[in-house]
Amino acid sequence: MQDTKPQTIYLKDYTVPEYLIESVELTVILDELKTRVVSKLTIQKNPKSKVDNAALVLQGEGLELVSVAMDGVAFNEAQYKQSAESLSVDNVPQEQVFVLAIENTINPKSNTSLEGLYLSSTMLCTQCEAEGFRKITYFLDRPDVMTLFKTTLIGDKDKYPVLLSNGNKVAEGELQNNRHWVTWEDPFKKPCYLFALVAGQLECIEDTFTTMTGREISLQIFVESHDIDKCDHAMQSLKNSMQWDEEAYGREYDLDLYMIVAVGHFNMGAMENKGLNVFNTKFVLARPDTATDSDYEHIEGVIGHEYFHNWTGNRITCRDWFQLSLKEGFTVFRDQQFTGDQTSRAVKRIEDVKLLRVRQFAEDAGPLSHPIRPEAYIEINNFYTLTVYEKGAEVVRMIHTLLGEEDFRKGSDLYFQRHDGQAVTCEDFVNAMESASDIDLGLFKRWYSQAGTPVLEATERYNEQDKTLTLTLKQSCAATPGQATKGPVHIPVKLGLLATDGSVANICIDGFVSNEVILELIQEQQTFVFEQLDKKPVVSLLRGFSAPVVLNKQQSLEELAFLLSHDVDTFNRWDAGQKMCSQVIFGLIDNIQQGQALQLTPLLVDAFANVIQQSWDDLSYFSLLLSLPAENYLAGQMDVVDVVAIHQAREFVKKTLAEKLQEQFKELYQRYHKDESGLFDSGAIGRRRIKNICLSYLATLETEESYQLAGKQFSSAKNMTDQMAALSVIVESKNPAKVQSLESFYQQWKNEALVIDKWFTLQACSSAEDTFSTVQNLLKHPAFELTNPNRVRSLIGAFSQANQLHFNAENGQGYQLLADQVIALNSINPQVASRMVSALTQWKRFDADRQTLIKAELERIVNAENISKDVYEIASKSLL
Ligand code: 7MF
Ligand code: ZN
Repeated sequence: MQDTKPQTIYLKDYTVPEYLIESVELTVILDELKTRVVSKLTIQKNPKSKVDNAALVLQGEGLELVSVAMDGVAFNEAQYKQSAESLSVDNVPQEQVFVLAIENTINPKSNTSLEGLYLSSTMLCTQCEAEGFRKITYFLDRPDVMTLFKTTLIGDKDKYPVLLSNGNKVAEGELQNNRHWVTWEDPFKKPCYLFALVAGQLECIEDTFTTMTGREISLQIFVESHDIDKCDHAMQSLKNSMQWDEEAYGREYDLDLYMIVAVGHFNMGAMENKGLNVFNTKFVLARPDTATDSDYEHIEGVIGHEYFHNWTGNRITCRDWFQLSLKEGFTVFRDQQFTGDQTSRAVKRIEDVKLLRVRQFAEDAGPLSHPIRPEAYIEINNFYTLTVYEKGAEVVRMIHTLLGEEDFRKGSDLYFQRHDGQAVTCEDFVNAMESASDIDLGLFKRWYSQAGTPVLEATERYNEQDKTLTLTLKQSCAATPGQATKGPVHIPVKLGLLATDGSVANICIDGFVSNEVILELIQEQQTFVFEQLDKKPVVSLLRGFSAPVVLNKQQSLEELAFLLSHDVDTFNRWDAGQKMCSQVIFGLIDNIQQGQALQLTPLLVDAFANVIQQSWDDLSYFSLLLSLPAENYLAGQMDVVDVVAIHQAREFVKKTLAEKLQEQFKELYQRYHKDESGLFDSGAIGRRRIKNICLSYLATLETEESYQLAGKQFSSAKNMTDQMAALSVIVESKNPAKVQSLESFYQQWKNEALVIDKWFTLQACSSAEDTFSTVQNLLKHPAFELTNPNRVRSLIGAFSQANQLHFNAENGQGYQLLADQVIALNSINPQVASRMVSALTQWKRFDADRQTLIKAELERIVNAENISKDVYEIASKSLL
C-alpha cells in the first residue's frame, strides 16, 4: 500500500462546491511524450456556498506544473501550494469573477492506466469519467461543477490530421513546422468528466439524421483505416437510437454534430462524452465474417446506451458520484427497452435477467454488497458495478411497472423539464416520478439505500368451499456488510392465473376482474385472496421478473412442465423450464455426491420434446427454451458450491437429452442450417441460434457423425456466428480436429484483434482437461499483452469468471494464476486489475479447503508492493 492509508469518501459529507468554473479555454499542444496543456479558468465563488474565504483547491494527478497566473499576473511559488493530488490557492477574490491561468505538461505514452490522456496505437485519446480529467490538468473535478468548454488542439499535420473535441468546430488553421490547429466549442455546460479529445490518423464514415423538428444532424464514426469497412452497423444503430429516443421519450438531439471514435485500448465499453463518444472497438466494429449475431446486438445496445446518456447523464447529470445510478440505472433501463423494441422483448428480458441473477445477485450476496446508491467508497471506479447498473435499471423498471407506461412517460418528461442543465440526485428522479402520478414512492426509496437481494416466500392455499385461492407473500433480506437489519421494501409482483386446461383464468380480487394484476407488497407479510375459482388454478408469479428478488415457491416438476407449455408470460414460461432443469440437476448432484448412479427423469425429456413439437415464430426464444441453466447460475443456488458435480450433472442431462432427442435435434439442424452470410434480420439470427443449439447437443454424443457436422460447419461458415459456434463445440469435444481447427482459425484471423480475442476466450472457457496448461501457454503467446484490456478480459477475465470448473481446481492453481496476473497488472492498469479480482471475492461460497486457498491469494494481493487503491479496496474488503 501507499504510505498513507487510502481515504474513504462518504455520501453524508457532501457539501456544495465553494467555487464554480463558469468557463474554460483549453489549449492542448499534442505530443506523444510531452503534451502541453494551457488552461484559462473563469472562476467565481459559488453563491450557494456558506463558506467564506475558502481556499481554492483544484485536483490534479501526475501533472508537471509549469506556471500559474491570476488575472494576467504570474504567481510566485509562495502564492500557491502543490501536493501530489492538488493545487491550492488561498485568498482568492470572493466578490468578483477571476481568471486563473495554469500551464502543465503530461506524458500520454507512459500512461498505461488508460485514464486521462493516453495513446492507443498511434491515436491520442482521453477517458475522464469518473475522475480522469485531473490527469490532464488542474480542475474542480466533480460532476456538480458545470463549465462551458472551448478547446483548441494543436498537433503535427501528419501524425494528427484529425483533431476532435466536444461540440462544434468553430475555427481551424495552419502553423509553422507542419502543424495545424482546430478550435471546438461546446455550447452546453458540462462537468469535466464529459470532456474528450481525440487526435490521430483516422478515417470516418458519415451520414445524417433529420430530427423531429427537421434539424439535420451530421453523424460521423471515426476508426483506423483498416476498420473502415466495419462501421455500417454502428451507423445504422446510431440512427435507430436517435429515432427511438424521439418516439419513446420525446428526446431530440441538441448539437449539429454527433461523433463516435473507436479505440482499441479502452478500460470499459464506451463513454458518453458530449458530442464525441469514445468507444471500445468491440462495440463499434462489425462485419458478418468478423462479428457474431450477439456482437451485432451488443453494438446496437451500447451505441444506444451512450446516445441515451445525452439526456440521462449529460443534459441532466449527477450531483456527486454516489448518485451514479441516477444516470446509469436509468440509461441501462432505456437501452434495455430499446434493444427489446429492435429485436425481441421476450429474449431481451430473459438475457437481462440471466445477467442480473447470476452476476448481480452474487455481488449482492458477497462481501462487496452495496446499495444502488452507495454510502462510502475508497475508489469510485470500483463502484461502476452490476448493482449500480443492472439492479439500478431494475429499480427504474419497477417504477415503470408501478406507474404504468403513460404515467412513467409523464414522470420522465417532468424530470427532464425540472432538471435540465442541473446536477441532481436519485431522490430528485423519484420525486419527479411521484409528482407525475398518484403513486406514493416513499417506501420505494428504500431500494436506493438498502443492499442485498430480497427473498420472497410464496405459499398458496386453495379453498374448495369458498372457491378462493389465498396467496401469502413474505419478504426478507439477509444482512449485508454494514447493514445488519433490513426493512421491508415496496415490491411489485405481477401475477396471472391459469386454468387446468391451460387457458387464462380470470383474476377476481377486491371486486376487480382482470387477466393480470400487479400486487404491491409493502409489508413484511401480506395475504391476497382471489375469488370465484371453480378449480384450483396454477399461479404464474413474478411475471416478467417484475422485481429483482429471489422467489421461493414450492413447485412440482409437473406444475413447472404445465407452465412451460401454457404460460402466456414469455419470461415465466422460460423460467419454468429453467426451474425444471435446475430441480433435476440438483437431484443428480445429490446422486453424484453420494456415489449413486445417474438417471434422467422422463418428465424432462418429455418437456423438451413438447417444446420442440410446437411451432415457434421467435426462433431465438425457442432456442432459449432449449438451453440448460448455466453452471454459474446453478452454483448461485447451492450452499456449498461443488463445481465438479455441477459440471458432471449438467453434462449428463445435456448428453441424455441429446441421445433421447437425437432425431429431433438433427431434423431441426438440417431445417435451419443455411450457409448464409450477411443476413441480420431476426429470422436469420433465429435460424442460426436454434441450429447452433442443436449442434451443441449433438456434439455431446462424440460420434464420427457429430464431428463431421461441426467440422463441415466450421470450414464452410460464411459468418462469424456459425464459425464460432462450430469451433466452440470442436474445442469442447474430443474432436480429433481440435488443434488443427484452432490453428487454422488463428491464421485466418491473426490481423483482426477482436476475432483473436474470441480465440483466446474460447480456449480459456473450455471444460477440456488440459485447459489450465492451455491458459498458461496462452499467457506466453506473442499475441497476448497485459497492456490491452480486451486481451486481458478475453483470457484472464474469461478463465476466472466464465470457467467455473477449471478456475476452481481443487489444487488452487487457478487462484494462484489469477493473483499473479492481478499483481502484474496492478502497476500497468489498476482499474482493469481491480476488475480481475472479482473472481476471488466469492470465497465464502466454497468448501473450507478452497476458502483457505482463495484467502491466501487475496492476502498476497493486499500485501503486494505498490498495490493501487483500486485493487486494495476490492481485495481488502473481500477478506472482511
Ligand atoms: C451499456 O456507462 C451498459 C453499460 C461508464 C463506463 C459505459 O456509459 C458508460 C460510462 C462501465 C461499465 C459499463 C458501461 C459503461 C461503463 C456500459 C456500457 C454500455 N459512463 Br465502467
Ligand atoms: Zn452509462
